[in-house]
Amino acid sequence: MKRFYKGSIGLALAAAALPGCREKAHDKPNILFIMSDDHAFQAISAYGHHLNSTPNIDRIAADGMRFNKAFCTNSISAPCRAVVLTGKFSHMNGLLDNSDRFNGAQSTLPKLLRPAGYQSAIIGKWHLKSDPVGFDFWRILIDQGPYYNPDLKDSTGTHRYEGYTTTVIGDQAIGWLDNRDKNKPFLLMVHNKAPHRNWMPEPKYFGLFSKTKFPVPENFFDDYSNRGRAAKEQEMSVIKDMTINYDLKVFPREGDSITGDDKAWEGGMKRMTPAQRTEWDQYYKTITDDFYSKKLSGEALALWKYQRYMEDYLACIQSVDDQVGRLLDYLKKNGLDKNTLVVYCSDQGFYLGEHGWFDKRFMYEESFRTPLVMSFPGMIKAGTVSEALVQNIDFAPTFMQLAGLPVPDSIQGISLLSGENRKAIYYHYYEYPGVHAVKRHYGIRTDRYKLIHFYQDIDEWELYDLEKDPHEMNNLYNDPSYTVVIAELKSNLVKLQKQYQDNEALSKN
Ligand code: SGN
Ligand code: CA
Repeated sequence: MKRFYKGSIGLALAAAALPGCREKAHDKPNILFIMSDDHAFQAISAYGHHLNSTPNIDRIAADGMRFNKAFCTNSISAPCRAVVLTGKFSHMNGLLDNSDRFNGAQSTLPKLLRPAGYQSAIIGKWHLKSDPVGFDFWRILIDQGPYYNPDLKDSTGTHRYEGYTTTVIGDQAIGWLDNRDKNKPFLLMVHNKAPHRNWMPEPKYFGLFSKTKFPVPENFFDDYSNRGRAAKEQEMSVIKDMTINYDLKVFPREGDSITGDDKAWEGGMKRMTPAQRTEWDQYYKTITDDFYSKKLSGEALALWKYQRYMEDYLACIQSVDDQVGRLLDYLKKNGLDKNTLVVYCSDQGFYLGEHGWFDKRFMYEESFRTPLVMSFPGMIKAGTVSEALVQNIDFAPTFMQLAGLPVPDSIQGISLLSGENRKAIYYHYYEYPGVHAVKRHYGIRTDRYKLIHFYQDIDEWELYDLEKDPHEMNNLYNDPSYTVVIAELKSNLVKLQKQYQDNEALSKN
């Protein structure tokens, strides 16, 4: 199965690689890479889940390709960002979890593309602790950044920008495009904060979904039977761990004892201007009054939480989609649309109530898989769909090949333009003990099966037959009829660990 349409991209690249076709640096394709934070593929209408409508992200899919099997390698933010920048797994780029600091001295996309004459910029969420290195321009959120009136840091210092953060990031991206050196091709990385927790929408989208009744995932009340301890002991349950005040914006009443994550309930609101705060209070006061009047408990409370979660999460995505539209319109208006590869993706996937969860981290499908759509007129046939197993290690080599550069052996991804296909992909997650208590694990996924090893404080293996059990409800590891399948998967797991040099994991098999 080809990654891009029918080898046409291969031909286009071959032609472009001929001497004479590349004399002018600015003939090289531009790259607009838009990555959101925690955007589930279930929440993009091009993926056909009917939860919401994302017309602008859908435009990229309609003009180009939708990837149905795009995955990350380690499902949390900072590691995903380091993987995108380096084209290497976490154990090779040194950033294993969100507490690590990125070593900016290593080879990264902006440095790798420079020999081909690219200028590069990153705007928005960065999350790697050290300042960006190698970019011609950077203007980044501090850590996670807030939803309103963000501080953005650049090489001159940190400044406050008034407005809704998703819009501010869009403004900054357009501003950079306008002021860039127009004689050079560009790599522009636009990294949204949204729709990361705690899902604070833009005022114009307050109430957008208040009348929508969202279908509850069939495994929302999952009891984790037929699964191991990792699924049972996580702390990312909508019912148990999602908070009423902080996550779901119900104002606490006087005298309420506020505990756990709810202590942060007012944090993001403190940054608001008085006018923003008035609008916010007005909208969420109605929700607050409604909530207390209902006196919900048990299943009714669980279902109310799910609906409330979806309303705010999806409203945040509406603003992201608007900004994608603005950027696409800018490219078109300025004659850049024909020569720009546009990528939209998320750092990782997210649970929208599947297994009863929010958050990510697990190698189970909803958090392992990411949305990915790409357009590049003339090279990618409009409206195509890829079922190839691709990963975020593949961006760096893809962009290098697009720029006409050789891909160094040290890069572990495969260019999406190469036409090469993997039979299996590898995953390794490290952040434990940590927030949401997802245990350390690594594993292998093929088109049909997934084998996971949870380790550190436990030693448990899980096997899923994705054809028969797409929602991963039934661990088959101890089913004797899968002995041969398991042996083959283990052998291929070892091969991948050797190929990717994950020696630590090799010693844990
Ligand atoms: C914060 C969130 C967590 C989330 C991590 C990592 N809590 O700690 O829910 O898992 O970020 O997210 S919050 O109370 O601060 O919202 S990541 O996408 O950056 O990896
Ligand atoms: Ca994230």
